[in-house]
Amino acid sequence: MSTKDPTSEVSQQAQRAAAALLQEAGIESIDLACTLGSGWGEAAEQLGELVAEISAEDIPGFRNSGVPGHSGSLKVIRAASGKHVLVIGARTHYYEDRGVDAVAHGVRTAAAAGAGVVVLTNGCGGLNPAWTPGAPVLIRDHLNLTGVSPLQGAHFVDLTDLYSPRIRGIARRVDPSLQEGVYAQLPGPHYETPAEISYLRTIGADLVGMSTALEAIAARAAGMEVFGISLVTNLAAGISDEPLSHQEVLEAGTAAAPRIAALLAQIITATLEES
Ligand code: 8IG
Repeated sequence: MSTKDPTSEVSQQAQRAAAALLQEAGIESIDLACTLGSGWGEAAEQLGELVAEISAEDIPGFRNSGVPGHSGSLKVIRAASGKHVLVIGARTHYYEDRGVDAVAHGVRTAAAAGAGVVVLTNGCGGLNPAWTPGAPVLIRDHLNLTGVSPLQGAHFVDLTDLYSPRIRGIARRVDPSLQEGVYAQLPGPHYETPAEISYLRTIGADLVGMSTALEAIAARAAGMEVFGISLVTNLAAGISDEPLSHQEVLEAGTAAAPRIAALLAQIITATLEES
């Protein structure tokens, strides 16, 4: 069963959600969708004019996020180009235990509403000691260490170049100092032990978090071009002497917010102009 198969259950759920969303917003389709992770919450304001803010509960399959620092709304924004951006503040994490379909529902809904591009943002731990909290890093590739796939059945999706080289190029034109890294998604919700971080460095991870990889796979399977960008909000366990706290994550996000919101808005604006 694939998302592209219009008869599949997950596809029907996404189509129902997309129909409700488009009706609430009073528009025909969306062009690009963006999920906002920890620290990225302010970006929506800079993207353009707010067309509609819809509570997650009003769209089938969405729920208010139970995670402090994550909003519970879906926003539709009209960019200066006239194109429509869906900003998904209500992301479901794998650790919320609602299953992989709930995790993938946001990107599938965006695809069903017409979005050809999805921008995935997150807050994460950094394994490179040179990346201090507050640094945005482009996702070049991922390690899906959740042990699961958002897809079911004989659906063999190519993930070579999953993270669009085209949009990464646009991002580096916006900010030539942007670095790239490999993002490892773990199930969470606990952070890692120093031994696990040491292992993750060995297998090629630069960034570690609890989102994005499963969504990226589902988005590619639904035919979307995927772009991912992380905000390093803390050094991963054992990289510094400090213990990890969600409070620290929120503070690093707040401090970096205006800067990274402007960066994200510029990347999305440039991507819309070139799509
Ligand atoms: I923000 O250090 C954030 N999310 N797994 N490890 C994992 N997830 C995270 C981390 C981290 N920081």
